Amino acid sequence: MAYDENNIFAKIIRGEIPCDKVYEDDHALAFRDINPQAPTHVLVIPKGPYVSSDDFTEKASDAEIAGLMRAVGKVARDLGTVADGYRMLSNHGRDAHQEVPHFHIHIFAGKNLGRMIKPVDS
Ligand code: DGP
Repeated sequence: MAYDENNIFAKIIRGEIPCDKVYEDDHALAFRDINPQAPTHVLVIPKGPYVSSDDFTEKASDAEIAGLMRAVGKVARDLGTVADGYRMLSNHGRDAHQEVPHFHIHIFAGKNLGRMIKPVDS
């Protein structure tokens, strides 16, 4: 899948659409999800043009990958989520219901998040 330069997160990176920013550095931008699924719900995205985790892990440089993961850890710490716990999650493709075609890692925290996913036969 080719990267769509007009996806909503590309517009946020370019400053064409506002976001509730919580962190930014050379490699990553973090902002609050517009439709939060937990008291704390932040998205951490690479600044480079990567469609999903598949694209990112295949094509991004080591510096970009390290930068994004460092940013995830820093954001989680800065938001005070480490003591009680947080979940990081990324959706790739149809079955995972990826909506926005720019790689993003969700950070959820602020409540008991329950089990990770439903059992296979439910
Ligand atoms: P996913 O299903 O993993 O692709 O999740 C995409 C998330 O992006 C979803 O939780 C809602 C969020 N989102 C979509 N559009 C916007 C937007 O314009 N601003 C912000 N802050 N979040 C958005």
